[in-house]
Amino acid sequence: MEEVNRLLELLYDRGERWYAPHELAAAGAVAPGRLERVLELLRHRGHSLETDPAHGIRLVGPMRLDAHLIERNLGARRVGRHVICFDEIESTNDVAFDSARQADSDGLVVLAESQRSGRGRLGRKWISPARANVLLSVLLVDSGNGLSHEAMTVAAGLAVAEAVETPDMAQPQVYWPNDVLVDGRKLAGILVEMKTVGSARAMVIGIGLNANAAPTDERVDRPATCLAEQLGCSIDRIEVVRAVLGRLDEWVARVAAGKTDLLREAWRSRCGMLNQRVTIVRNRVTYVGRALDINPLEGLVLVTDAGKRVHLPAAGSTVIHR
Ligand code: BT5
Repeated sequence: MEEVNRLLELLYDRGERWYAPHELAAAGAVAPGRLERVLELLRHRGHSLETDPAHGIRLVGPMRLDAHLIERNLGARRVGRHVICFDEIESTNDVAFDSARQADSDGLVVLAESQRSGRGRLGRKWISPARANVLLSVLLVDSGNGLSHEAMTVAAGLAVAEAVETPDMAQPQVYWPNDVLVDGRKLAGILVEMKTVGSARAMVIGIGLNANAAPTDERVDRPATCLAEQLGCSIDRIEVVRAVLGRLDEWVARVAAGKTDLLREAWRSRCGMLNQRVTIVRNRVTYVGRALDINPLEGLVLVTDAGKRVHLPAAGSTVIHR
């Protein structure tokens, strides 16, 4: 496996450019006589390769997700210590929960090229064509150290917004409770779920992020966008995943250390709905008023039109868009 990973690293770092036969020999990545077998194993792993006697070998995009390339030098303290990639599964959140009983599963990242039952909140669906986007879940096995549903929903949205931010597109905004928007269009959604597994509390942070494809307007309740549309080029999902995991690792560490004031500040600096008039439905009750603040433990602070100050937890709350 080491040979396969080594060759993959060399080819991936070249982008789509050729790796010449003499370079390959000089790099010593593959033992003499083993190249055909190693290429076969890479193809079996889902990678498309082109070979040419004169030019050598190259990877042909779009790149498949690959656990080794994602984990490589990630420097994960917690989020991304182990990564697994599937071709097609029901939901990455379910697989992450199923792994909670296994030893040392804290920080596990589950990725899929497609989901048969990708879900959003409150019974809604998450739609994504195969091999285009990021469908990711992070498992945190918490032995009671303060990672609340509320705080982690906001933290995951911030992690995504920070990871994809570039001067080449409008600043990604975090809309409470769980959307990341660019230019008023939904780029990503977060689904945090919790279960008791054995004696531990397992939290799964699910992230759906449109990298190369977004659903058309008829299929969604608000306009969607993807990074490729915003940036005008196809997106390497491996880079995006690594950036998201890096930011999420940082936010998980901050929240676990009780630094929720940082969360509040970061949210306030990129929340498109702050001081806006919003309509929120929670448990069939409609609240209309001005979004004043966020409390990372209690939720959105809203001043209703009647002048009453209410806290609305993320779980069960939906912002109504008009
Ligand atoms: C969310 O729910 O935004 C959370 C979505 C989380 C999806 C990830 S994918 C990996 C992990 N595994 C899972 O099974 N789920 C998580 P919500 O706020 O309820 O938004 C859902 C609504 O967004 C749908 O009703 C659609 O209108 C819209 N929608 C669906 N797919 C979309 C997409 N790809 N881009 C933008 N909007 C979408």
